[in-house]
Amino acid sequence: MNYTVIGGGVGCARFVKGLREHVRRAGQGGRIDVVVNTADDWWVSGLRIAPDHDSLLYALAGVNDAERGWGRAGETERVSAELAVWGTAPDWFTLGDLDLGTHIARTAWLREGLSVSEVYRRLGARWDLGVTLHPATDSEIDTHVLLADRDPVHFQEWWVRHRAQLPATGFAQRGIERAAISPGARDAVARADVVLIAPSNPVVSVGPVLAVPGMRQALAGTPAPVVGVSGIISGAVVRGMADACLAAIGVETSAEAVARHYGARSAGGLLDGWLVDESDGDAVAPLRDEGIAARAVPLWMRDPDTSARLAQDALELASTLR
Ligand code: FO1
Repeated sequence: MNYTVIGGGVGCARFVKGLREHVRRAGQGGRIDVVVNTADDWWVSGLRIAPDHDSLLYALAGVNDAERGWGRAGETERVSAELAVWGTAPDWFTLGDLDLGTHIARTAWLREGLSVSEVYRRLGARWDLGVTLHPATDSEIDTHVLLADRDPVHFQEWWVRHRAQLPATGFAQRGIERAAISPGARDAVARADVVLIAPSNPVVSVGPVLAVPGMRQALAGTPAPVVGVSGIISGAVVRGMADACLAAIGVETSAEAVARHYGARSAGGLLDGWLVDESDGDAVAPLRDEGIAARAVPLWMRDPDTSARLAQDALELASTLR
């Protein structure tokens, strides 16, 4: 079986770890590819930061700071303090010393002319991830946040400096019209026996992946069922500030509204199936009427067992949709 996951960041990392654990326990082998959002990426002090990728890389490698959800475990911040003094990095953006090692290596390889895909391959080769990470595109597409009363700011400034508190009117990925789907992402969708939309931020992690020219066509054209997992439980985000992002695009923060936002594949949208939490069971019937096979299951991923169980639930729903 070939499993292809779409997403990025902490929710995706937990879900992919659960899928990896489920596949291992099932003992039938199988290949897991992740098509990762790159629109969070940012230039700081001349270094290319890639949060949605690095959260996945570090979590799958088991070297992540699980508390913070980003960066490496056991970090020190000596260099970051110096960068703030020199003024080449904002004092509100912390770059750990080990994390800086990743950014320096990535930037060195990019400056040698390597593609983002090749950089992902080299970074991932250091650990036995059991999963292959692909950028949605090798082109640079940075999300900028459109604001009501001032010029747009890069997503990281809005998210970290302003904690998503500045009223946003939209999100734009600079360069997206020139971007092309990466070869690895295209192949991952083409070979998939099932496509899983991770419980990532629908607007700034999943959205930019879907916006890459060619991606929606690839997903619409695959014979594999497409099943998503809600990152919203009982009207609240599990983690992060997706509610601020959803509000900015006029989507209610609910499991049902996000599924409608993605749309039913039978109606030209993305989804064949959608998992909601047991507490959102009332979303199941309305979504089924929309052509999205919804199912209510426990969505909280608290440990390897609950994460593996969630992945299994998603695969079981997918198996009814072939
Ligand atoms: N998030 C913060 O809230 N504060 C930080 O100082 C911060 C630094 C940082 C450095 C590297 C990295 O990969 C991620 C970092 N993040 C930080 C998280 C990041 O801004 C967001 O979690 C993602 O972009 C959201 O998907």
